Amino acid sequence: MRIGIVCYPTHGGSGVVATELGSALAEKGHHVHIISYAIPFRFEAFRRNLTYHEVEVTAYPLFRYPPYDLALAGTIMDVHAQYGLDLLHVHYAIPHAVSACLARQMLNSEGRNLRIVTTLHGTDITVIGQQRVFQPITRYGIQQSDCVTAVSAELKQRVLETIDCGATQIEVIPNFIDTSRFTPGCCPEKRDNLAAPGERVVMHVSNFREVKRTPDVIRVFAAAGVEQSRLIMVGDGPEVGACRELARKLGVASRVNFVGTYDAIWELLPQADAFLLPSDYESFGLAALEAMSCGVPVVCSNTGGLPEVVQDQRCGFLHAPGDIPAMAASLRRLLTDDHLRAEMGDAGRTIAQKRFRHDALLPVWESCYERVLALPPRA
Ligand code: GMT
Repeated sequence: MRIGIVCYPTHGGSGVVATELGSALAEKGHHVHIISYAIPFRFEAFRRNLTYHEVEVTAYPLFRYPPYDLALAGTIMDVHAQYGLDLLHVHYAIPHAVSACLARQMLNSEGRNLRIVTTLHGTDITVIGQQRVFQPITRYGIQQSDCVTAVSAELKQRVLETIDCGATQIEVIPNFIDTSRFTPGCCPEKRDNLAAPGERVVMHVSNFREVKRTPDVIRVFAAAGVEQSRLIMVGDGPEVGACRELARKLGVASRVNFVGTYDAIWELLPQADAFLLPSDYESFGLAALEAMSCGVPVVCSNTGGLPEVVQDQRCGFLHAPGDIPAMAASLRRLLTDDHLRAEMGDAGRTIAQKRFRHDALLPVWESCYERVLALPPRA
């Protein structure tokens, strides 16, 4: 198949999922065209069957807000004209699904067609899709897609409850992981750069937005009170400054390292003894799955789609968002009980392999695409 994939390129789960799906499809022999405004950070250049196309947005004095949505629709048209796409898979509803509809309308007027698959990732529904101006547009993008998927059953339920999309069916296809890359024991030499011998390593990875509750990571680490431990904060975003300040205030600054963004995260995660994700909401929680695949137990919130990924008391502990004492007690248990930590780490690895392995979920995507291609064309 000739597949176009539209995504955001920045450090965010949807871009990671879209890029890794593109790479896996290309590996299987499909021709994949990734369309975005910059090279997605996990994109591997020079791979067979995988091509990147940049959306170029023209600056012009009249354009206070350069029209990215239109530039994207135009780029989709260009790629389609050159490579004859069978279908377009857009990740994140706004504006991608709507730009895809516009491109399809233009193609229809020339007697051509384009099938659209839209994957909803989370904040496109829970944040952007709830805004008055964006809700009807989100609904339109969903209703006009040939197939709509959500990354968890919980996200699907939210779409059904908050966005009235009539008879549109939403299929749940969970995110997947390459368990051969995210694997326990990888890159042991990295550990020496992260912590002193004998120190337990706690890790958090995110884009430090408010929804991640990153100051709670510091609070939980401080309240756990395990002296021989170090917190590694990976990523960058609006709340980094507040987290640094809080670490100083709580007297743990000397045991907290802010290491910034790090692309090859599969090299760092296996060095961790526990992973913290105390978010207000996660439609899925890809970061938790990445930790589990590396055999690292997780302490996280029991919110959104996280309980569909992290099994409470089996591969980690789930608590209400903001429940610092409970999260701290669970973290302390993990850091001080070697047997529990190993058992939960193994269980997380097993869950990742059994339920989220990329080579098991790839055929699910291929059959979704085949179903869409068999549908009658839609105007
Ligand atoms: O919120 C983010 O961190 C970015 C966002 C995205 O779309 O890039 O992530 C969402 O999609 C990820 C991949 O499906 C999920 O793992 C995250 O849970 C989800 N984030 C939220 O729902 C807040």
